[in-house]
Amino acid sequence: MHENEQVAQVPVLIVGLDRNDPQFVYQMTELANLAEANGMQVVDQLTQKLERPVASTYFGKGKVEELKDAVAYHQVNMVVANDELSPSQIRNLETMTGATIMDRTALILDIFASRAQTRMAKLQVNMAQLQYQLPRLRTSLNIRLDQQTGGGGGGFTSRGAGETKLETNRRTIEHQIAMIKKEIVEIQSDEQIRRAHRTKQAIKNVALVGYTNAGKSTIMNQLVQRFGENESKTVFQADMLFATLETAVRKINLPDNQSFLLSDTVGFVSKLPHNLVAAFRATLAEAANADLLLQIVDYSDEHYPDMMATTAQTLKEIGVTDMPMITIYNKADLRPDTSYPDRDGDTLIVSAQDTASIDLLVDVVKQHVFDDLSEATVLIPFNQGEIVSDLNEQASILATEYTENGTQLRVSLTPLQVKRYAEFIVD
Ligand SMILES: Nc1nc2c(ncn2[C@@H]2O[C@H](COP(=O)(O)OP(=O)(O)OP(=O)(O)O)[C@@H](O)[C@H]2O)c(=O)[nH]1
Ligand SMILES: [Mg+2]
Repeated sequence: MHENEQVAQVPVLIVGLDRNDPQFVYQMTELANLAEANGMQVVDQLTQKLERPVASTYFGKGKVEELKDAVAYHQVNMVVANDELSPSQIRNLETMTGATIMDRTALILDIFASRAQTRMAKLQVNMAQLQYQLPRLRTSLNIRLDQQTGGGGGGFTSRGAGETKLETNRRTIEHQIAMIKKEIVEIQSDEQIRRAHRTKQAIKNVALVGYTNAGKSTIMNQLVQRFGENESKTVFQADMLFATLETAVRKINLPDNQSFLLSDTVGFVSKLPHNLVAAFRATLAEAANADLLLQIVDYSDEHYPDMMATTAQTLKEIGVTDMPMITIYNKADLRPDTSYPDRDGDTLIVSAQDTASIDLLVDVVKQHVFDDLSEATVLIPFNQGEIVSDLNEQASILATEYTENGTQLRVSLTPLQVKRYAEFIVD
């Protein structure tokens, strides 16, 4: 599936608890995909039906034995768990199986860390990583102490030194988190200024959302290439999980002088770690501030209903509810017997590679975004030139004519603009 990621493959076992969640089977598939995206190769999986994890060891006693045998049989050094584990669960399982235990959260954080490109994305991921490490410090410290003392573990003296070091480590990490927060706030305030500016411009915001690898960036690029201000301002698109980690905003100018801003954001996955959601909340605010959401769905993946459920859940988590949304079933070209483009109300079936699909998509977006616009003719006296420039920036100008009484514009206005410029409207 991810043939473009040719990292040396580390063999791993994946494990999970089946708590009668209808999404469980899918989550294990997803976990295997995530592992693969992180340069691992899944050689086997072990699952156990349990209401809730065993506090000390996650799995029940017998299953831990089975896991130990599987680790030896497959000769793997790493086991990846489908849930976020407590520090003691990790420690105990490591002791009992002899393998390194990585939980789902650490795995996702690892992938995000390897994908992060911009300063902001790096800071956000780094903060989530440090927050994940903080309660787990003792574990990593123990490992380091064991290494220093030749694996024997310490007597009283080294433990005492360890406690002090633990405190120092904790303080260092807390300090790092504080510094990162500060820098994030600085970058964000710049972004907020930009966003506020856009809102003032009364230009509509449309945001692409959906499961990772659904085709959001590809659709963005199709629109940028055809209607963007600068067709080379495309974004990174690739067949991999979490190709996009930062929001990109592009202005789309449709032929009849109607423009909107389109934003592309980080893709979703189930059980996205809370630290990460929190760290990316500002990035995801782009979606929260939109006038319209375009949910992109990979229609060629048999698990697409689960992916849609995950998207709905994540949107709820970041506080995006009751937002007008168009659902776009993408990659229809990969499905046999599916005709596209096709439309049923606010639901589309498309292929991002197909021009007619993009045309249909643009039509539907237009209907949503510009349906409350009305055309008017305004006459602006020459001594009020600033209003002409305001309109040029904020509204779609359909025609301009210079008469002896001033500049006469044919414009497309929002209801608010109709009110604001009422005194200049002549027709
Ligand atoms: N065949 C086919 N491939 C598509 C289509 N749309 C996107 N793809 C491919 O799907 C892969 C993922 O596309 P992206 O646009 O990067 O997906 P994304 O939703 O932005 O993913 P993230 O940024 O990881 O959340 C790329 O290899 C695209 O070329 C489509 O309609 N048909
Ligand atoms: Mg993307």
